[in-house]
Amino acid sequence: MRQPRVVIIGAGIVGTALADEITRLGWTDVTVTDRGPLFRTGGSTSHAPGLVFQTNGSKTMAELARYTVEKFTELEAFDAVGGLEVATTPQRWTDLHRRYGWAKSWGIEGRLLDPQECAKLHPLLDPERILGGYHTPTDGLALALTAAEAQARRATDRGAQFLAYCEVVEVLQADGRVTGVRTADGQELPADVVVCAAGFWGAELGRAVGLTVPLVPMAHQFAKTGPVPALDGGERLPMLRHQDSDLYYRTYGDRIGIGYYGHDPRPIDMRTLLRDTASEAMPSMLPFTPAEFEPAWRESRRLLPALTETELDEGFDGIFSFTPDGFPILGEHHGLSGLWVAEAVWVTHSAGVAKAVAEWIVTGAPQIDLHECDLHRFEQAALSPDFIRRTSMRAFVEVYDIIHPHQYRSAPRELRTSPFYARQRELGACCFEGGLWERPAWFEANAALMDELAADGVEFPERDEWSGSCYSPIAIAEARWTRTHVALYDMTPLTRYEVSGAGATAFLQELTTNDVGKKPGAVTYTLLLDENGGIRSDLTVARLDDQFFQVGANGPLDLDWFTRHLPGDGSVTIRDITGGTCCLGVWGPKARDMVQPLCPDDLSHKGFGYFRALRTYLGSIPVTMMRVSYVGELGWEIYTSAEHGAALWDLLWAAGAEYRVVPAGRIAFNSLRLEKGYRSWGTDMTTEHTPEAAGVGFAVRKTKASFIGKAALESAVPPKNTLRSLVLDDPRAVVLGKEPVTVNGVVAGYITSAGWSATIGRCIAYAWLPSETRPGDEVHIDYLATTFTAHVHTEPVVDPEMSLIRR
Ligand code: FAD
Ligand code: THG
Repeated sequence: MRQPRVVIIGAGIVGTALADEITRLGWTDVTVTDRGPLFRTGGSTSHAPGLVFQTNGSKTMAELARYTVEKFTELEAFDAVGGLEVATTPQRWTDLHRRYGWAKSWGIEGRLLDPQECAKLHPLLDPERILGGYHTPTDGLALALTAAEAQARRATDRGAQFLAYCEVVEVLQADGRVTGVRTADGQELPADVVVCAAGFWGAELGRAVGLTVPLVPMAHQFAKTGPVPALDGGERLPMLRHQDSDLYYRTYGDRIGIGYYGHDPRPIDMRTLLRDTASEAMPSMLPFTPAEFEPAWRESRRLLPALTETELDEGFDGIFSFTPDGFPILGEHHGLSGLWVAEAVWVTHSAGVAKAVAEWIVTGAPQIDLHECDLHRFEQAALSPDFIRRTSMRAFVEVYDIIHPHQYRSAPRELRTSPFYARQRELGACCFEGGLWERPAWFEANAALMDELAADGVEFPERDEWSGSCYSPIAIAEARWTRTHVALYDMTPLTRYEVSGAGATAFLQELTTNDVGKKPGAVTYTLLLDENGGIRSDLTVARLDDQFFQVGANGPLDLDWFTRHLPGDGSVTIRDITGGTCCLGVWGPKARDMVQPLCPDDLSHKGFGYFRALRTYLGSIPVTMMRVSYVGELGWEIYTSAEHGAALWDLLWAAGAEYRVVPAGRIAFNSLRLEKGYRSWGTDMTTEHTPEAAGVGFAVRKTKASFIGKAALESAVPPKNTLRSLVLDDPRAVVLGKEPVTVNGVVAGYITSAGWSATIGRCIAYAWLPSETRPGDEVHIDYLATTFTAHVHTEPVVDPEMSLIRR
């Protein structure tokens, strides 16, 4: 069979790395085109100062950076001068502890230093100005052009070719597949796979093939000083970050290069940029704007007093891509197969990205979890030009800001609100944003309940400033009340699809791990796996009729996966019904007493069993009820169309008065599901984990003839790491996620998610730990500047007999 022909658009650091990684996997018919010369093409890579800091809140991003460092080192295109981040405020100093924690969690070398130690490493620093620093000795400077050339050379040796001055003006296609590209000089290059690695040109290229690539080219200031007398040019000073003032530094011999993010975000209009600079050698370089740099220069001379002995020598405003959430954009266009994008990638992550995307293209799935970077992660409203522009500008402003894990974007907001929203506002809902939905985190109206419970002796422990922000102890009252009485949870944001048609059962059986072909009325918890047997999602599949299913999913990536696998014969239809419907979870021991009087059908345990679905009425409202509970209590998810939403709320609210029903929010929801051992996809488990390792092996029906990922599971070796439940010893201790966990003094894993349990009066946390850890084992968790002791617990921590749910 002929090898697939690959065309890569763009010979920057990403395009060259891709050519290397794709040819390394054996596809050698690769052509890389660039509109500019090779390899100083005029793209962002041409003048990238090349600072590589690997520490990142995202494990994936840290791993992409780690691989890049390893590869560039091998290519002799990396100078490991180390990185030093300094704090000038107490908040930053605390945050550097958190970053150090991430480094330990993801396996990056690092340490915290006092001001004197910082000044020893970087003698230009004024130790009086700083509170301390975080040092990463394996970070350093990438020689981006050297790395690009070296990777291109390796690709060329395997048969790839590189074409300079060869601008792609059109992507050619037939029958929904790419067939090649046309270049400005009229050539056609045939291809089975086209990868856009066009950097900040990416959005324009995407638009031409009906694909929204949500990135915004933005100008960023970079300047160089003249010679600094205090430097003799021979020093290898570490790179420096002064995030409190949006600044970073590196040395060039006896000069200092200064990068600045403090100016107002400057999105670039590509139409005028291309017109103005199309013929210039450096379209990504705009003239320096010195007035905007003034605060940076002033602050730099304070932090590094030796700079008062020199002046600024040169500078430019360089263009590169920003995205709404700061992550790259990777994946295959869903409307045009064979068209891939790998854009908005920093030099820092470039080789790692190229390796993962090459695996994805050649083998069907990357080894590493890329869901945070997936092209299809965005909700539709997030693909509007307005949203992309506003959020990407915000991402520029926040590049170095300290962002709390539960801090949600402040704008745009209220883009998606459930039909219950007005009622929730009246009850003092404090909303977080998720999937663009307003999601109540807790309700101020429950403050009185908290006082009542406190009077009864329920504890509401004080929190430290960090874990206490974006939080209210009211959530404890809501969680507690759910276990003792009954509460209403807005489940509207839960993504759901209708899957129907003659081929629906076979389709869902092939895509998911469990047997979803049971008789109508059954609900099944099941998994989507990728070709490697890694978990792509976990779902509930309700068979409502012979050829009609309702699927409860995790977000846009699931719809992408489903539609990608639809049979071509039209025998299966899939429809996203999330926005047109709404859902209330009514859960708690009193749920049945409260709802039964409204319903003509028998809601007893015998009449309506656990994990069953029923289409019925509550009052005059047509509903679909599912006896499913992510909080692990008696009750139902109750679905109706959006038009009936407000009426459903009012009906349940009135019926619940007698049982003192309360509204409850996401913090309570999260704490209750942790008690029950339920996983949250994307946080606790991803494609990097097999069902067995993640503790959801029970959702795999091994006897099923076939499903995606089955073969990989059959040849899988026992997992090295397993997801465990931990319980923290100290009732006042809470962690938030991503903290390192040590066993016998050695970092052995990391926390995924955590929440304070009202039932046991302790914090429950999940952690990936070596499989040999056992219930009862003692572990330690580093949280900011403290260490907490915890013990591995059996699962689930609460109600292992399932008596709460099955009553
Ligand atoms: P590019 O290097 O821009 O390559 C894209 C290529 O596509 C270009 O060569 C272009 O000519 C070509 N192209 C576009 N359209 C077409 C077409 N239609 N046909 C053919 N070819 C086409 N990153 C870090 O990791 N660390 C840093 O310290 C750092 N500092 C930075 C400082 C500045 C001032 C700037 C501007 C960027 C910085 N970056 C940094 C970001 C980094 O430089 C970029 O993210 C990275 O270089 C992007 O690489 P790329 O290959 O995707 O894009
Ligand atoms: N409700 C519905 N769909 C969903 C979720 C939901 N889909 C996405 C996500 N949440 C899926 N996650 C879970 C996790 C656990 C359970 C349900 C959905 C659950 N598990 C039980 C257990 O593990 O004991 C039952 C499993 C079984 O009987 O097979 O309830 O919240 N609609």
